[in-house]
Amino acid sequence: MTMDVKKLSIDTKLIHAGVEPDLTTGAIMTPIYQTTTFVQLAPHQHKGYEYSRTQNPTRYALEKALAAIENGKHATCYASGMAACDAIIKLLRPGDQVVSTNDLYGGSYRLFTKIFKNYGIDFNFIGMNDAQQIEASITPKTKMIWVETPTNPMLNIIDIEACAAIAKKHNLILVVDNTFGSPYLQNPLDWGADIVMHSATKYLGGHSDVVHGCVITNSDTLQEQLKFIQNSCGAVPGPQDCFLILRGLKTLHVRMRQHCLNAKAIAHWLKQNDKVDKVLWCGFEEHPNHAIAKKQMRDFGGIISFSLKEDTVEAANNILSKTELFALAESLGGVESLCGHPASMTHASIPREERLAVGLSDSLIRLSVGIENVDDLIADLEQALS
Ligand code: P1T
Repeated sequence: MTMDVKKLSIDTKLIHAGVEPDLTTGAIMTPIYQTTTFVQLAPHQHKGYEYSRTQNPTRYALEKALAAIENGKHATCYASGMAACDAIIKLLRPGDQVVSTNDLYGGSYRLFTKIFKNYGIDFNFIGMNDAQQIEASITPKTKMIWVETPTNPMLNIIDIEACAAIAKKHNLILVVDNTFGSPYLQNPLDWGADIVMHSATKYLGGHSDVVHGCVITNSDTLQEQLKFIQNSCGAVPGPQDCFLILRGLKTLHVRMRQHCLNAKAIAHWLKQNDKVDKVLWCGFEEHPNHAIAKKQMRDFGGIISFSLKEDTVEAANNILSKTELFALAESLGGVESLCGHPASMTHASIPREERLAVGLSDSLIRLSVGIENVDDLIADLEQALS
């Protein structure tokens, strides 16, 4: 393509970035290069591909597309979102410290505290609503700030620009887990983040049929290190999985618009239900971080969490076992609606006192609002809550 991809709107980038018609056949979709190796004419004389852990054409097309839609220069892909987190933390050394959001995906918390702590990397989990508190927690050992926004499952919004200013001042790497936002709703690199990561399993894939992760950066130095880690540790995705994410990207904008519309209607409906206590959704004007959400996001997302007036696991289970369109399952971001109980499912690895301290109560229910007809979704919640 001769057009400057950077100048295209996100809708167009999602469909065209990274994908060129196949040189040998003209195929409009990048083929699934299901091959382990590539024949060389003489040692080191090849067409840019040697071995599929190191380079694969389907993965390359996806990496180019992901870099373009996050307004970044480079991307690397991994076998899962957790493998992407793992690669990022491997940029650090024993003795280094990460200041991290205290409300984050349970699997990220488990990776940090149960794996990397054993390798001498220290994690300080803090509330990030107040930028001054972030700055106050930085020590000479701090090398990275880890932000998840919106957070999983409390849907707090963290000011990426404010974090970037602190990171720059103290020469730290700012990482943003953009899984809940998706590149359609926010582009953390534009606000000064050094690295943005996704569990592409969620909105990027969008169809609940592939586990995948990716990391995007503008920094040549970080990219060189990440590529080295990707190739050395080998947690690469297969070509078919890359193809599925490439296909998912093409409808991300259309899906996200519907996810956001449906979530808005459901958040307002939940708010007036007499069994519901708090509804967490950053589109409400009274949400404590609404102004930041308006600043850094294009819309308010497709995830809603809510707690019950009867704050017990049993009360939550009672509702979760009655929904029919909202399937009770881990994960989020697919076209179909899901519901889950973070305390016993996605966030079970976080000790109860720690999750209660951030407001993750026993009755908290998380909804991943799909793109079905919203009246049908509300009818399902109505029968489950009645
Ligand atoms: O599942 P995986 O692709 O490995 O991604 C891990 C991950 C990383 N970051 C965030 C914010 C996530 O939400 C996840 C995965 N989350 C779920 C499976 C879930 O149901 O919350």
